[in-house]
Amino acid sequence: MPTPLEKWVEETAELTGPKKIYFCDGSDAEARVLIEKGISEEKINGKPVFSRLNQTLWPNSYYHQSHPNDVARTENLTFVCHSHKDTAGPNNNWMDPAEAKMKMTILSRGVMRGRTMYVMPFVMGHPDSPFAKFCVQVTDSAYVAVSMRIMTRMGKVAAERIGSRADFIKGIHSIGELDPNKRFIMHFPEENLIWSIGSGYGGNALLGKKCISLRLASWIGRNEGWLAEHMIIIGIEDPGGKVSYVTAALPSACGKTNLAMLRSALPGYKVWTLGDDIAWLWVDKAGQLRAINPETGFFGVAPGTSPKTNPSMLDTLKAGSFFPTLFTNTAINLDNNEPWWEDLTKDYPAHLIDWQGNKFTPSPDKKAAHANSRFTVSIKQCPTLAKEYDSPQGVPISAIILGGRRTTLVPLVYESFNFAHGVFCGSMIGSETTAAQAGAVGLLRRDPMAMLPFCGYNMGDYFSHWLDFGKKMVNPPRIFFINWFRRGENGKFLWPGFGENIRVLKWVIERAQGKAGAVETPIGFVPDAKSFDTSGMDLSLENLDKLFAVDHKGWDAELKDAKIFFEKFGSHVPQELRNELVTLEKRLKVT
Ligand code: SAT
Ligand code: MN
Repeated sequence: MPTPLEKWVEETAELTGPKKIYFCDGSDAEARVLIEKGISEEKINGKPVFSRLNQTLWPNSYYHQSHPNDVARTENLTFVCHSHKDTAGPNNNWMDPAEAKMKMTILSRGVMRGRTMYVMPFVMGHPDSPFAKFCVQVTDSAYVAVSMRIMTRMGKVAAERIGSRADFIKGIHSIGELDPNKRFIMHFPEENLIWSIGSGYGGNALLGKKCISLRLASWIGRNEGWLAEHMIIIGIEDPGGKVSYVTAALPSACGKTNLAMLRSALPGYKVWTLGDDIAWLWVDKAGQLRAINPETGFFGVAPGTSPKTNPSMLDTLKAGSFFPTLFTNTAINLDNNEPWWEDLTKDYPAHLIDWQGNKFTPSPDKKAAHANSRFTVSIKQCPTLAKEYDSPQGVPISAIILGGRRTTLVPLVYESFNFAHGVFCGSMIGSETTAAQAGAVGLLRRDPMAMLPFCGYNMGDYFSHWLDFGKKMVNPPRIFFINWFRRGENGKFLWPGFGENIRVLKWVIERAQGKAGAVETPIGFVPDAKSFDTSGMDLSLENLDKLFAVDHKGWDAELKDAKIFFEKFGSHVPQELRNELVTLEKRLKVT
């Protein structure tokens, strides 16, 4: 008797018509074979899937170039197909599940012809965690198969647990014709199924990542009483050796990975890394908030990663292990066959080809690496990996940080008055768009909890779920808000960022411990001058004032915009948030 997994694979193969089916075991030897296949056999857009990089300088590293139309998540082609449109909410594109299935069935017929179908059982989360999600993805891309092994616990470990069970999450992926008109990333939450065609890009094709661990998991979490969030998890060690764990949400390409691996500018402080993109959070029996990272790797933005901004990441990328490291759409320094991107070195290398393989001559309006070029690397290579990273019980969380990218208005850091107020502030966060999603860059949009593109159901209901979740905790953590990107009138950043961000984290953990002081403003608490550590730093008092300034008129306008956003969700917006809105409006008028 075939197992449900075997039966499903057989049915999927019948539809998609691959020339070969290969069951991945997740071994080291297998990854090598897949890379070799990608170098010598498989092609994408007429080019080999992988090429070998300098193995002395970048051990076990390989280069991948994607189709030029396939370089970022395509939110306009991403659908969440609940049976009722209202369940998906205005934050998601929606299609009737039967219609969507029909569409995908037609598009999938024979789509893997001539290709190998890789079958990848994998677990999101530690297999022994009560939150572990057992999944199987099929794909016809060796790049995706190699990436999935880096990013998830893939292979035997998952296959053994799935055994003859039928309740695994299913993912069907094919690169198809890489035609945007035939590209869809479809979610079927009621069937635990993801179906993605026409893209090989990370967020569209590594289905364990945004599709399962956020869109599907957020829906499962809503029904089961936990949260799936777009958050890093870090431990902050103080000079006394005490480690406090926090989670932080920022939209894609706003510095989450750098924050997760921050090298402290303050002596005695150290940041330990548990995750750089996704956190699953729950309340334990004692009423304590805990978090795990369901992933096992980093899929990070390359440009801007440098010895100054993230030295630990460069060490990670060069560490070499039995996990390969992949570089996608970076430039190549031809002299020694190294990956290169803007800011990696101060000067351009003499002989460079751009992310599309063309000879590159530096000019102010051209970039050699694509703005969303990426690396894929195992978290195990990270020199700051926290020892609890692999614990099925996760870590206790003392503070939640939320943020966005704002040129104006939002202070460097502030703290909400209480959990419900924090949920309100989180629900109205605005952030300027980045290259991580296709479309214009720098446009302000509401991006609550950095989850706008990833919440797998109606965001109004998501806000209610956050509020209910807060009520389960004995001592809900304080919620903080950060903005590294505020600029002065001269257009220059007011805050140096990177290693100096430890000063913000220090204030956050000291507030959580009830130690640091603050000033009350209409939007929340900002640090008082005594409590914010600027020792050894070259920051003018004027800039410090500007960083924490609360512009009442500006916030009033912000509130008006947030109201328009809330109105989209109509009756789904919880009354508690509506009350917070009125209260903030009053506070802004009085003061
Ligand atoms: O593009 S991905 O979703 O893979 C990564 C990100 O944008 O956070
Ligand atoms: Mn992300």
